[in-house]
Amino acid sequence: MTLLIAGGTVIGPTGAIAADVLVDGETIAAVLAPGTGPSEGVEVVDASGKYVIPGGIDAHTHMELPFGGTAASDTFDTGTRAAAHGGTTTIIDFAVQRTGEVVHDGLAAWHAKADGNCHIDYAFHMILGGVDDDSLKAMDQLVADEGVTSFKLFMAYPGVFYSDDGQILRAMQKARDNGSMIMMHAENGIAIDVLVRQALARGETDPIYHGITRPEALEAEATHRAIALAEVAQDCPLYIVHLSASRALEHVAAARDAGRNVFAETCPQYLYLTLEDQLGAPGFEGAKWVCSTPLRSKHENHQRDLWRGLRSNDLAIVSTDHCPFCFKDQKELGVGDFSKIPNGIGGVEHRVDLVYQGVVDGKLSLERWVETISTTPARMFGLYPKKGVIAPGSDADIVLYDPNGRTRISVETHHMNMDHSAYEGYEIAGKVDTVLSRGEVIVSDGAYHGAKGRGRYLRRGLSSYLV
Ligand code: DUC
Ligand code: ZN
Ligand code: ZN
Repeated sequence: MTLLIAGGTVIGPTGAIAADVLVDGETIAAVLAPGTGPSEGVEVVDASGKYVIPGGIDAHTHMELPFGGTAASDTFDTGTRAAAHGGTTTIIDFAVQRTGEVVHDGLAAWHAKADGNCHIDYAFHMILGGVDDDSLKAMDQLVADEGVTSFKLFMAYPGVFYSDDGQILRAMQKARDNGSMIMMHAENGIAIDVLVRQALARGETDPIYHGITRPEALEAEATHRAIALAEVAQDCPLYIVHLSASRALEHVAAARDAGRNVFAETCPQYLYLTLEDQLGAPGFEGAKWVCSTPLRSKHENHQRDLWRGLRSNDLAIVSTDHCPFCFKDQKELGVGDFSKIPNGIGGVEHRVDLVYQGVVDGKLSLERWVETISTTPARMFGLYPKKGVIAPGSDADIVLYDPNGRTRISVETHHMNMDHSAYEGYEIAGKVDTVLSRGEVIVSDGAYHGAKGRGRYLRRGLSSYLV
């Protein structure tokens, strides 16, 4: 089918232009001066008054992740359907190698969960829960044969996903050799576990102590250590995930100023939510916002600094770290002991809107909106130019965004498999209007036209940001 998206304003990293977009089958055929497209044999999609942007790419999700004695509540079916409603047309989820498990078995398990269930295209990073000779060899194979070109390590969660500095260094040296990216959960988990035990011994059991026992200093320290280890590994490409705090950002900025291959993402929860207002909500309510890294204090300048980091590109990407758990029966596992609350916030449906609100609030340009939610994730993780740009030959993953629309976020209307919303009642001065995935209109006029199983696995190349 040939579609002409007519009358809109196409936004890319280089600016906004009035243009029509011709879609032939699954790909973009041409970007045309307004009114110069074919008038016959095409179905016209009216984009007047709308922004026409490349579909969102959420580079950090955890569908069905077994964690904290339970599993993330969105399946690949429910989670990718919710993502589509919110203008995200690609996710990169984290396949998991548990400690003692064969890496390829972990990857196969993730393919089994996703295959035939996704509504949008998807790719995988690999979590390495055990760095040893076998998993180092597997890294080469995943890069060469499986289209998995990034590996997440944890400086937190001793006994679960944790790697020590020697293991991290070895994985970084391997990544330096094969061109892949090391993604780091940068928190000092050994020190955090001491603080957690001490807090519980004092009877400090409420959700807010999750945040208090994971202080900014321990994110900054781990971020600095990861950057130092990557330097020793001859400037191995390093990507800090879910960066939440000013001092960690300063370390990233200093490394980038020194010309290092260091990148970072933040997430909407750190841009909008706080330790006091959400995690510190009365009673057990704050459990809804237990995630790691934790929400930070509103009495410091984290949110101001994170928005600045997004403007300056010290923060390259906004991902969600979508890891939803229902309040009932899941978050409730931690009643009386915050350390048993499963860590995670769901937000895959709201990222495009929440970052757009930054444009409305004067914190980000339209171009940076598109870069941070789509173009840069595509480039960072080897999906560009198939994804992340409106250009001839690229997949026709396109969102029509209505700057005159309004979105009210609520559990009553969201599509994620969660019994609450982390952003309940938030009003966005904009709205996802129409979503195309590979040329197919999957969301329009508030109705869903997509289908489970239409999403395809994407083999990724190496990052475009490395030479
Ligand atoms: N942080 C979370 O909040 N959830 C899943 C894993 C992680 O690192
Ligand atoms: Zn993490
Ligand atoms: Zn994560």
